[in-house]
Amino acid sequence: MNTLLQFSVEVKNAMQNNLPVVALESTIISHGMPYPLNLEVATAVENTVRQNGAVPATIAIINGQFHVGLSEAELDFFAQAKDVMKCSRRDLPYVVAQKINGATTVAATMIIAEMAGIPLFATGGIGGVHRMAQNTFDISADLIEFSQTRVAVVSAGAKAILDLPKTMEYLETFGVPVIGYGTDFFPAFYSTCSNIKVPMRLDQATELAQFIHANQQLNQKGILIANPIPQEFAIDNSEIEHHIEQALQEADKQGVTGKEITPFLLKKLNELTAGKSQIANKALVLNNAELAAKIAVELKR
Ligand code: PSU
Ligand code: MN
Repeated sequence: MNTLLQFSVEVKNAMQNNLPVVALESTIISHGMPYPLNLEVATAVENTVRQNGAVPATIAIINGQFHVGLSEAELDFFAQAKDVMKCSRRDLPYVVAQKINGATTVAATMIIAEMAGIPLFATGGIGGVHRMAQNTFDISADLIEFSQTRVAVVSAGAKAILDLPKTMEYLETFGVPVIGYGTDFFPAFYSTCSNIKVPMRLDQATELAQFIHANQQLNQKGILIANPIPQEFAIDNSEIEHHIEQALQEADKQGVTGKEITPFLLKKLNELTAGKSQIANKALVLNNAELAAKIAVELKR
């Protein structure tokens, strides 16, 4: 057993008894949503996973140890702490060596989930190729992670703060399967679909489990399962686009770069939509947790 890993009692029991487990990330808690909504969502996501027959394993780094499954007090800590480092792949050796706390992005959560033996992970949206990437070279390390680490990630596509066509091209270049769950078009986080076709579509959790199994047989790596936001919570693209442009201009004016960009844009968008985007955000994360739990259950059959 890797000595960096610390399992909660609930997750340890599940792993020992071969029960379905779903990994969850912590950057969405520490850097993706304001307190107390973040805590409310983190708790609701865990409960949704349980209600659908699987065990939630929220992943975060405490004193340089990789925690797989957090207590209520630990969830509360990551929801309120102001100085938690946002950790992607390259940050992991630093937080381990310095024995400090870290919130894990999609990339870092995939790495730790794979180390822990958890093949499924639910989140809101993944990082992607940023708009103007042809000038800034800003491409999230999340995308490359899918070509290195074997975890299937359920997300509502990627946020429209990104360049979605370039994001899809990048995933194709790196050989990452992108599966539309019940859709022919890539979901755009707040809206159910973009105008970009997904390369493949599956309509049943059983089929997704079979896909994951085939992927393992072929010794291939990450899979992106794109699950559209439920229609009743969706926000029209035209309604949110001008807020996105304003947030991007603000980031440019303030010279925000690197890993600060995504949290900055998420915060600005939440402000500009006066809470509307948050309701959508919560709904889509819960929806992803439900699907991931159902696939995890099917995988154990
Ligand atoms: N997109 C969201 N909400 C989030 C994130 C992305 O809609 O909270 C977080 C995820 O943790 C993702 C990270 O892995 O931002 C990507 O950051 P970057 O673009 O710096 O790689
Ligand atoms: Mn970036």
